[in-house]
Parts: sequence; structure tokens; C-alpha cells
Amino acid sequence: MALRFEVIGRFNRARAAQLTLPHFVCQTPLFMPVGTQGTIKGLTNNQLEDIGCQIILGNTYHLALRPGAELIDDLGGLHKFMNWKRALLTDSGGFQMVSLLHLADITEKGVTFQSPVDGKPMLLTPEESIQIQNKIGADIIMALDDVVKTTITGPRIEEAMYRTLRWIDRCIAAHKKPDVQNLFGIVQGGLDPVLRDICVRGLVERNLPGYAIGGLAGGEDKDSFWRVVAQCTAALPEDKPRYVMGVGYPLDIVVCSALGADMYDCVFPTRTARFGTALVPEGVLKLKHKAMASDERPIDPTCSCMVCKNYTRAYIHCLVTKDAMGSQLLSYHNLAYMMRLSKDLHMSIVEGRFPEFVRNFLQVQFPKGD
Ligand code: PRF
Ligand code: ZN
Repeated sequence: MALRFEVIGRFNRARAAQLTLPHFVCQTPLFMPVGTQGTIKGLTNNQLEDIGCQIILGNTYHLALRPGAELIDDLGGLHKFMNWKRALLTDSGGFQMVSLLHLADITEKGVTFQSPVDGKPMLLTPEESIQIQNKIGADIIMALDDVVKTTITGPRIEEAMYRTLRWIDRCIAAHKKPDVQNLFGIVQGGLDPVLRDICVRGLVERNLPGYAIGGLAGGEDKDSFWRVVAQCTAALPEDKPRYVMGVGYPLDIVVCSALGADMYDCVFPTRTARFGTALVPEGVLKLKHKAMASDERPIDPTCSCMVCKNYTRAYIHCLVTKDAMGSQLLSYHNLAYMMRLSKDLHMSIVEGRFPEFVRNFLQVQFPKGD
């Protein structure tokens, strides 16, 4: 195992931990920005370090297409290629193909898709996904899973869960760098507690360095989503990190952390920035709104990030949709907000004031109690 996970504080099911990875010592709960092409759109590595970013996420599928796993390997791995000194995580690629390419088809062999480069049919097997991720060299690599939308029902959910379990053994067998890269398994099973239970048990038996809860944040209601997270965290080992994939909204991160989850990733903070929306303690602030045109306040007066220290809402309103700098400044602030949220969760758990933190977070976001 190439990680150490030490819980340093608890409040009921919530935990604050130190996660030591080959390239960085991280504090959890933590949020990981998504950088599909080996970059977080609009931010430099120095800026990411300045705001306290500990791990960034890359996608096997995108990186394998361009610049290609061979090239990354030849150039010394993704850390060196993109000059990122801290931790990296790569997702296995199946989910991206299924969500991006409607032509992707899943069989027992793997995920078949049409190459966006030349239109030829291509197959990503569990073995290939791991080989590519071994070449990319991230601190954490993800197993290839069979992901189905939580909003569908019927035998497909069960098939995908059992296939994910069969594929984990192929991923484990293909993983050639367990001393420097951590392979996480992914719990599937839709919203069905019986299927989730079988999947968690199956993965825990394999004694992996960490576990992810997948298949969520796909349009199901919050109640069902939180119920699955609660069930999975309760059944996963105490001494291993738990990662909820594709989550996302600040409220979900607070709730999932209360339920004992540790890691999150989502395109939301950067994507919403590109649409002119800032994350603030009250929820969101739409910088395109005409009320912003003459507003001399910073985006968030309680935020001490570089953007809030230097620019007004009026200025960002003027840039937004007109110049790339508008979305860059908003992405910077939004990620700084997510990093502050992660740190606040960590510190409030360590300092024994997690309930007050959660109460205050909810009160500011839902002042009318709704
Ligand atoms: N599996 C993988 N990546 C993911 C997810 C998943 O279930 C999600 C949640 N839908 C986001 N990213 N491999
Ligand atoms: Zn800010």
C-alpha cells in the first residue's frame, strides 16, 4: 500500500484525517478540482498551490487520447509533464466515456467506444485502464467500473454491480505499481441497499488502499443519495479513505462529511465559474446580473482569496463572458472557496466544533430554514 491514513479527529461519524500519499501529505475532508487535460482550466499550478489545493484529478480517457499514455510515460509521468508537485488522482475512463460518448457500449470485456480521433471502434478493458494509469503515474488510480445512472431501474443495475466486482480482480491483477500507486475500488449498486451491501463487502474483502462510492450525483433525489452514502460509509473500514465520486455541491460535501466520507471531486466549481456564477457562503452569486454592474464589493467580503482582495463585482461583471479573465478569476475564487470549506471541515472536526460549523453553514445558506 502506498498510503497512510491517520484519523486525527472525529465527531460522531465525521472524521478529520491525515492522508499521506507518495507526493503529498493531505488533510481530509478534501475537495479535488478536476483537470481533464492535465490542467485545471484557467489556473496555474502556483495558483492552485496558493489556494491550498492538495490533489488534482485527471482523466485516463482524455489523457490517453491526448497527449497519449506512452508519451507521458516517456516524459517521466504526469507529475513531471505538467510540473505538479503535489498529489494526483486519475479516474479510470469508463465513466467519462459513457457520460461523454453516447455511442459507448459496455460488455464483459470492457467499454467499447468510437474513437473521437478517427471514428474507429476502440475497447478500454480493465487491464488497459490500469496499464494506462500506471504510465500516467498518479498517486491514486481508480478501478474500471460499470456505471449506470441511478435513475434507471431493473436488472441492469445488478449486472453493473456484479461486473464491477468481477472487473476489480482484473484491475488488481493488472496493477504493476502497488508500491507507488494506490488502486481504489468503486462501490456500485444504484440505490438498492442489497446490491450496495454485496458490492461493499466484495470490495472490502480485497483489502484495497481506499474505496470510492460511485454511481451517485446522477439526478437522484438528495434523500436517496445521502442514504446510499450513509450505508456505504458505515460498512467501509475505519482506517481507509472514502471518496464520493462526482460530488460537488458545498451542501453535499458538508452532509457526506458528516456521514463519514473524506474525499470529493467535481467540475461544478470551475464549470459554474465559466457560466458567471460565484460560490459564496449564502449559496451562489450570479455575476452576470445587472445589479453587479456598479457593485464595488468583492465577490465575497468574508473571503481572503487573491480575487476578493483585488477585484470588485463590477469589474468581474464587466469581464464575464467577454474575456477569459472573467472565468479565470471566478474559477480561482470558487476553488479557493472549496479549499476553505475543506479546511473548515477538517479544523472544526479536529477542534471539536463540527456541529456548530454545520449549524452555521446551514443557517447562512438557508436563513429562512427551508
Ligand atoms: N465511476 C467513475 N467515475 C465517476 C463516477 C463513477 O461512478 C461518478 C459518479 N457518477 C463520477 N465520476 N469511475
Ligand atoms: Zn474569494
